[in-house]
Amino acid sequence: MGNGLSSDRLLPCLPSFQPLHIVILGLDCAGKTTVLYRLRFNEFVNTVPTKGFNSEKIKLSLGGGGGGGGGGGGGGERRRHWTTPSASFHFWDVGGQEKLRPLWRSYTRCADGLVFVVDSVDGERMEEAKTELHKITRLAENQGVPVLVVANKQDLRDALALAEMERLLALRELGAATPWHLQPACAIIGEGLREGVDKLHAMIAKRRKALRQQKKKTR
Ligand code: G3D
Ligand code: MG
Repeated sequence: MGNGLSSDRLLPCLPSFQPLHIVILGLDCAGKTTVLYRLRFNEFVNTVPTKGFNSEKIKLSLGGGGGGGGGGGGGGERRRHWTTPSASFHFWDVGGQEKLRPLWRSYTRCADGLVFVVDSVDGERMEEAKTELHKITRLAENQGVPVLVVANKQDLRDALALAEMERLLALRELGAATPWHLQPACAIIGEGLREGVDKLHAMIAKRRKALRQQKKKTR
């Protein structure tokens, strides 16, 4: 589910030598740190509330959907066929408590992409999540930066349906300039995360291509 930016053919278009700067945001307890360490180690890591930030550089294969972990080019990566496209990401997982949210802006300043993690069972705070998501994407420096919205904790019985989350988060009001994709996920087992990262990467590649073309035209 997203605003029409499916472009798997763009996967190999980004230079792989420079890691993409990705900021993971969302309310406290949404599962941001669990997402980060699931991508990094391909296993569940018990988390404690994040007071500042966690950051990890992770090389991930693209286009394969689920399965396989990051591991920064660890054993799993080495076993992959050499033609599998991959990309390097520098993920920043920033504390989501209310008093820490004013700091988000300093992390997103140079972001190539955002991951906004939402607790799918926390209906009471969906409005708050919506407000924070719209606030951060509206900032001038974040105009056009692609957003992967992770509908996390889909393993839980009371998880809201994807269409309902799209409505409650008012994703269609994010503005035409902001590419977004809503990805159902369960961070504790990793389900949906790699598919989400693939989508985010494709959106970033598409945006860069458009920016390059725009630059050429104005020369
Ligand atoms: P945060 O970094 O956004 O604050 P955390 O959130 O990653 O610390 O996760 C908060 C709690 O949610 C953790 O449980 C974590 O295990 C749980 N969690 C994260 N992702 C999922 C998921 O997909 N499904 C379920 N069921 N739980 C998840 P605790 O018990 O440590 O508070
Ligand atoms: Mg955390």
